[in-house]
Parts: sequence; C-alpha cells; structure tokens
Amino acid sequence: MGSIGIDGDTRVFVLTGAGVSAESGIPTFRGSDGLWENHPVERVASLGGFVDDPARVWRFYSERRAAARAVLPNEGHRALARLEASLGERFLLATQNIDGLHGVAGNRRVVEMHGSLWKTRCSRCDRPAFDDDAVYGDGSLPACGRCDARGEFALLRPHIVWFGEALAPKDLEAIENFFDEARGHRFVFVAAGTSGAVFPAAQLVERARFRGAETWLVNLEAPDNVSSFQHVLLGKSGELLPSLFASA
Ligand code: BV8
Repeated sequence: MGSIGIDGDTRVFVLTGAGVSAESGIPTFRGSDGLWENHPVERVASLGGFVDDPARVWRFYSERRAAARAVLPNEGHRALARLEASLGERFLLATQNIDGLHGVAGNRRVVEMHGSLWKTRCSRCDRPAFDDDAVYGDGSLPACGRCDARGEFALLRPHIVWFGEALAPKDLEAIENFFDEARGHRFVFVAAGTSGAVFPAAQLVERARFRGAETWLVNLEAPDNVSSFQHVLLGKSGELLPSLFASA
C-alpha cells in the first residue's frame, strides 16, 4: 500500500472528484449508475438547459439535495481532514464536488471549484449567493425577492458552475498561488476519485508538474489522464487515503 513520506517542508495539494463521495452513497457522474446516465448533461448542468427548462434543472438539483442531506463523510474525507489538521497552510484541497462533505468532515482550506449544492443565487442581480438546502417541489420555481421588490422578475438558480460557465477567478488564483508557493519545497499533488474528464480541473495535475510536483492518483480505475501521474494507486479512496497519508 503506497504511503507518501510527509516532512515539515512538504506541501500537499489534493484534487477530489465524485469518486471520493461514492462510499458515502452519492452516485458519481460517469459510473454505470452515474448521474449523467439518466440526465443529458447539457439539459441539466448548463445555462442553456436552465433557460429552456428551469423546473427540470431545479428538480435535478432538488433531488440531489434530498439525497445528499442524509449522507455522511467516509474514511477518505476524514483522512483529508486529518491531513489538513496536521499540515495547516501547507495543505490545500480543491474539490469538483458540490456535496459539501469535505466541510462536514472538518476541512476548511477547501476550494469548491464547481460551486455548492447548498447555495443558491439570483440568475440576474448581484446579490451574494446564500445558504439554501430547500428542495423545490415539482414545478415550483424560486424567484429573487430583491428583484421582485424592484418590480423585476428573476429566477433563483443553484450556485453551481455549469458547463460553459467560467470558474471563479478567485478560486483559480488560490490554486495557482498555492502551486507557486510550493515550488521551492517538496510539493505533492494528489488526485482522488476523479475521471479527469472535465476542464480546467483536469489540467491541474500538469500545471502542478510544471512546478515540480510529485504526482499521485487514487482512483477506482485508470482515468483518461492516468499518464500524468507518477504514482497510481487503484482502489477505493476510503481505503487508500488513510494509509497514503499515514506519515503526516
Ligand atoms: C469552462 C457542476 C469556459 C454541475 C460540473 C478545456 C478547457 C476549459 C474548458 C473546456 C476544455 N475542454 C472542454 C471544456 C468545456 C467543459 C468540459 O470540460 N467539458 C468536458 C465534458 C470535455 N468545461 C467547462 O465547461 C467548464 N467551464 O471552462 O468555461 C469559459 C471560460 C471563460 C468564460 C466562459 C466560459 C466548467 C466545468 C464544470 C462543469 N460542472 N459540475 C454538477 O455537479 O451538477 S462538472 C461535473 O463533472 C462534476 O462537478 C464533476 O466534477 C465533473 C467531473 O466528474 P468527476 O468528479 O471526475 O466524476 P466522474 O463520475 O466523472 O468520475 C468519478 C471517478 O471516481 C471515476 O474515475 C471512478 O472510477 C472513480 N471512483 C468511483 N468510486 C470510487 C472512485 N475512486 C475512488 N474511490 C471510489 N470509491
């Protein structure tokens, strides 16, 4: 079983995807029972799909909120929370997941690159995104109260980065700044539970290698970008991550 030797100078960056939540019972996107199997991506995870059929999109995310409410972090999440407790500012976690389980497990140095299932914002005005775990029943469409007070109608939308939408510049900057700072030190990049199919998240491993990172992959199967990783551990993240960081 692989283990990463971590000393007082080591910086560790971890990128997670849907695979790290699979053992908590949350379906991944591209597995056999994957989320996208029953929903054409462009219809439920794109601005165009939301404009065409907002009720369908709200139903898709409401179903995921209802399903994700009851789940708990697994051993993989807990291993990452322990790692942050041990490394502090020498650790950063970027997740593609919107389920919030890293926060529930105790991580605070988390970049939610694709937004959060538990936040909603106005599709029109610039009011900040707000915490929202509401499950919108069939057909009901939440509207922005602030726009309404101005006599304008605007739908609320999930605070999630859809396909074709840009990631938040501040998130990408936080990641790049961590990579730049790690450059003069021992820098370890770990990707866990991700198919490496979505950009720009899938490019991070190459950007880290450019800064001299040692690259590790923890995944159930070899993904498309497996050749970017120097160390490949195939298996479940809930079983592999605890031992991977045992020396921290
Ligand atoms: C953008 C939110 C531009 C919604 C998601 C090149 C550069 C930039 C963009 C592109 C590019 N090429 C193409 C694009 C466009 C597009 C893209 O990447 N398309 C892909 C399909 C080719 N990218 C975008 O649109 C991005 N936007 O770049 O905009 C722009 C720039 C400026 C101005 C305007 C526009 C936005 C991408 C974000 C989309 N939103 N999610 C939601 O979640 O509902 S993506 C969605 O898929 C999820 O967030 C998830 O992160 C992502 C990837 O899935 P994974 O997390 O990897 O999960 P998956 O199921 O695929 O894999 C799970 C893995 O786990 C598997 O390998 C499995 O084997 C493994 N596993 C399973 N169980 C376990 C396990 N491993 C370990 N243990 C287990 N137990």
